[in-house]
Amino acid sequence: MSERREPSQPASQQQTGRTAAYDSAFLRACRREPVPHTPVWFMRQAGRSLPEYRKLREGIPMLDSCMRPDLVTEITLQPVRRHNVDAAIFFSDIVVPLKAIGIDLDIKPGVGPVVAEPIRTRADLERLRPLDASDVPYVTEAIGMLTAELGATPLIGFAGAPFTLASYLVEGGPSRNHEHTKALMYGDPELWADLLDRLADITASFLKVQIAAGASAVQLFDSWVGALAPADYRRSVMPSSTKVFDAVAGLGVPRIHFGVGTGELLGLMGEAGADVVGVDWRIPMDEAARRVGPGKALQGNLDPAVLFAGREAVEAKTREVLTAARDLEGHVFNLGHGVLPTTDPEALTRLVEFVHEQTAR
Ligand code: 1CP
Repeated sequence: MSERREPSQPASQQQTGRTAAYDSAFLRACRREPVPHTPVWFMRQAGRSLPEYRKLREGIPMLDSCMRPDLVTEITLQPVRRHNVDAAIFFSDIVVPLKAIGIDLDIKPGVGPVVAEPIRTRADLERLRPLDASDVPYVTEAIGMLTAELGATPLIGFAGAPFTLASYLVEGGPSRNHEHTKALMYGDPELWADLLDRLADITASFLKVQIAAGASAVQLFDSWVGALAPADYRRSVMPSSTKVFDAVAGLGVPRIHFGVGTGELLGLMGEAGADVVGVDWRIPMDEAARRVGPGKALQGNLDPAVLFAGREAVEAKTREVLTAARDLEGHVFNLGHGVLPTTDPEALTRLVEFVHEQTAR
C-alpha cells in the first residue's frame, strides 16, 4: 500500500517522477505556471457541511474515523465528487500525529481538540517523542487508496504548524487569547524553543509520511499564529516552521502555508519556506502579493460567511477576489478560512463552477 507510484501509471511518468496529477491546474498554479482555469478547493471541504459526511460519521467519534482508511477515503472523495473541486484534502486532523505518539487527547463534538494533561513544564516535553510511519499506518494506507481513486486530481496532505499545535497542548484545548501559550513563550523562551522544535520534528515526519504515500502538495496550518506580532513571530515561531518546510523541500511537492488573521505576517510566512501563501479574507489579494513579494503563488480568499448571502452577492464578492488576484504569478482560489458547518453545499458547487467559468482561458 505504501508504493508511491501506481503500477498502472505510464512508464514515462515513473521515469520523470511525475504523478498523474502533475499537470493539474492546481499543481500548475502552485508552480506559477499557466493554467486552463483558476483552480479551486476549500479548506474544510471534507466534512461538516455535507449531509453524506454526517451520515457516514453517525456514531463514530472523530478520531476513530481518522484511523479508518475506508472512511477517510470516502470522506475525502465526497467533496470532489459533489463540487468538482480541483484538489482533494486528506481527511484527518492536526492533532492526529499527537494522538499517534501517545498524547492523551480527544476531539470533543462542538468543542475541538481537548488534551487531558496540558504540556507546560520541561518534564512534560518527554511525552513528545518523535513520530515515524509505523505510528500512522492508517494514513499511509488511506493515501494509497486515495491516490488510486483520484487519478489526475491532486491530494493535499497537511499538518498543524508547531505554534498552533503548541497552543492546543499548552492550553489543553481551544483558546481565544492563548494566555498559557504566550506565558510560556515570553516567560521561558528556552523551554518554548525546545517544545516547538520537538513539534517541528513530529510535523515534518507526519508530512513526509503523507508525501511518501502519494500526497502531491502539503499545507501547513498555522491557524492561530495571527495572534502574534511580527517580531515575536520571527523570534519565537518562525525557526520551527522553517525547520518543517526545509524538511520537505526538494520532495517535488508544493508547500502551502496558511493562518487566520495573518495580514501582518504574510511576508514572514512566505520567508519561512512556503511556495504558496494562504491569505484570509481581511486583505485583498493584490495587497497580499505586495506583502509576500515575488516568487510565490497565493491561495485565497473569499470570506466563508459570504456563502450565506444570495447568489448575486456571492458572485460579486468572488469577482472582487478574482480581479484583485488577476496579476498574481499563481492563484489558487479558496475561502479565507474553512467552510462553515451550516454552509449550503449547493452554494459551494455553484462557486466552483463560477470561478471555473470566469477564469477559463
Ligand atoms: O465531530 C466532528 O465532525 C469534528 C469536526 C472536525 C472535522 C471535520 C474537526 C474537529 N476536525 C475536522 C477535520 C479537519 N481538521 C480537516 C479535514 C480536511 C478538510 O476538509 O479540510 C482539517 C484540514 C483539519 C485541520 C484543523 N483541525 C485545523 C486547521 C484548519 C483550520 O480550520 O484552521 C485546526 C485548527 C483543527 C483543530 C480542530 N479540530 C476540530 C475542530 C472543531 C478544531 C478547531 C477547534 C478550535 O476552535 O480551536
